[in-house]
Amino acid sequence: MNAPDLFASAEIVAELRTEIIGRELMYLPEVDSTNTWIRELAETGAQEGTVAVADQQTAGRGRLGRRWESPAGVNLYCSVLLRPDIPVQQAPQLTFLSAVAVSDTLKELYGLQVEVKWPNDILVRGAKIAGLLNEMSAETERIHFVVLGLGINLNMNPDQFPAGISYPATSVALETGHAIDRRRFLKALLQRLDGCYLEFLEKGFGPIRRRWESLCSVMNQSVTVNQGQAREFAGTVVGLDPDGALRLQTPDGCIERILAGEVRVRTG
Ligand code: BT5
Repeated sequence: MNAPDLFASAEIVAELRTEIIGRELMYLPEVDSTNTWIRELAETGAQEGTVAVADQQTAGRGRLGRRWESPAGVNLYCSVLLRPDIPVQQAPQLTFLSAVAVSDTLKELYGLQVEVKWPNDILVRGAKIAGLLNEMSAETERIHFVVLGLGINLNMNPDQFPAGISYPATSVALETGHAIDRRRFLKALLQRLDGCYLEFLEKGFGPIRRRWESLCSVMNQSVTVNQGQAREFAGTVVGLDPDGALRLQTPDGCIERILAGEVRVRTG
């Protein structure tokens, strides 16, 4: 599992059957953050589909300045550069696209019962197995590029999970009981992402939205959404909007669009 050339890029590229994603792939034994690395390449004109994979991140990032624990030798830390010709407000669609691609890969390879949690988590048995951090560079109207950041816990052990974690965590190895071949997972994931992205470019958000909704365990459930400072909504989840907002039907029949907040199933 610790072979330094585990992700030997030339071999993987040669074996990939993708049109856009991974035609250019670089393996980094150690990097601060693959998202930062890809962003810098994007700014100097790197081609769409360029992928960076790291064995270890020294400053792996989550959302809102949070940290993504990224020890060496166990997981997948990966960023993908996209340059979609879509309006800026539709960029969040790519987060749902990456959630569907990661979930499909986990199901296909390991038969895991995967759930997506709005907006960017992937869970198995209620514990976080993967996180997504998509970042964008844009003007008012136009997207320059989007970086899809994917962190998937493949062989992580419980003693490697960060202390004081805000949510229970797991890894594929813990769920399946056997060691995971990171290279095989990477190839399958890039293949899936490519398929989802081609479908998205051709047919728009509809097919991805429907698949995400079918993976979302809180669909049609009564939930509360906590937005801090005593702002809390209650309602039933009825789907996603094209800009990534979660649609909540409130008890008075109105649709509330949730753009941020913690969604929890209502008990009692
Ligand atoms: C995320 O943030 O879930 C996005 C994670 C994205 C990581 C990838 S790795 C490749 C690329 N390069 C980067 O620098 N980032 C991306 P968020 O929803 O904010 O969750 C962060 C929270 O999850 C932390 O505050 C911890 O509580 C918890 N956490 C940290 N590391 C974890 C891990 N490996 N597994 C499960 N939970 C973790």
